[in-house]
Amino acid sequence: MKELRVGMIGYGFMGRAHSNAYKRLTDFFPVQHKPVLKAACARNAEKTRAFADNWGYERVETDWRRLVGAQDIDLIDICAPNDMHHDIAIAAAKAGKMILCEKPLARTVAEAEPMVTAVEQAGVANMVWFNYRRVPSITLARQLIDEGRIGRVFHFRSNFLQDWTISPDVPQGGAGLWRLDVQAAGSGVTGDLLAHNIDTAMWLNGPITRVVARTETFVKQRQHVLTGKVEPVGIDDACLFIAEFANGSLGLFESTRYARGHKALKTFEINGADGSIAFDLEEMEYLDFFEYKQSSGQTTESHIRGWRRIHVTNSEHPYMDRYWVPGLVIGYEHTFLNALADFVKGIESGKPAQPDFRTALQTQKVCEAVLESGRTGQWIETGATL
Ligand code: SOE
Repeated sequence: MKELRVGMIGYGFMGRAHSNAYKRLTDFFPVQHKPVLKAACARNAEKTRAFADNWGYERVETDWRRLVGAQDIDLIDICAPNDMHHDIAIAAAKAGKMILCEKPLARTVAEAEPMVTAVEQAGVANMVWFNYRRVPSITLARQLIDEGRIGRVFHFRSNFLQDWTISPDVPQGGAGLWRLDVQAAGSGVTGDLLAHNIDTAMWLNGPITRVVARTETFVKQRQHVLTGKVEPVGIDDACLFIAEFANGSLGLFESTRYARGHKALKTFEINGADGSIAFDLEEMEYLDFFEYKQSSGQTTESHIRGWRRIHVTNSEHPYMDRYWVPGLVIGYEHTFLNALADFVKGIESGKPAQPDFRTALQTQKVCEAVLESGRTGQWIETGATL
């Protein structure tokens, strides 16, 4: 067993989700690398120390440059706000470290492109934590599509709805609320939530070529945590867009943080000539499948045709052979564990796991086209290729 010495940058929600994955990896997956939690790094020494003690990191750093340059670190995990991804990733690549980066890859395409160049020139393993690909039901959706079970695709529609920013009293900026500060985040729901849906959509259905969007900022000013002043809000609070895929199908996407009553309603449906697939994160252990044409080529007899609810817990289902017995479910945290396992298997097999930085750049291009369309009202070509 080799050591995989981890340097974690950031101690927020994602720092916790990833730390859990590092700790449990070799308990569940037969890989040859065992993560060692070497150092946690963030500016606030006290909070970083508390995080490090809780999760078992050996030491604390307060300057990410020291961490990136440290000899005893193999992998840098970037869980810092989006405005820091570019500098950290490029320095880490130059230092020869493997990099796992939180989504979105960067704030803009202009920031993301040199990050891709840096990891490719340095030849370091890299991946972006688009964890929802690793929900077993969503991985099963990809398998059904690859098996040709839905045939020619006509429609892809998805949403990601939350409600935590409705109050104008919620401030922007700082360690907890940087997602509301355009300087730190780059965008609002487009980069934070729709990036997930776009990654999944393009993984399942190929590149999105053109988009037209409507974005809205409902609360125009919020107090900034760092300055104490009321400042303009630069993020998109809501975003709706229509997409065209390279395969000729049409997409419809919606995201908001103003859907009262929804904490993380995240669904998609894909309709093909031979079948349809639907997923709902609130019941993530299920995948709904409508089979019109069977793999034998026969159409299902009409009196028994209907939506089928697959309980994705059998050992034949993606990742599930690593967990419990059929019928027993896994959860949100396991999506990070599954992603990490794929990343480590990629290092060991020489077949890098996806989405790497180059693939995540394609999602960044779609996000940027969506935001530009939101500003101009025009259809925008994304330039995304896969
Ligand atoms: C925002 O509330 C957020 O935490 C995103 O940043 C995550 O990427 C998403 O998975 C859940 O919602």
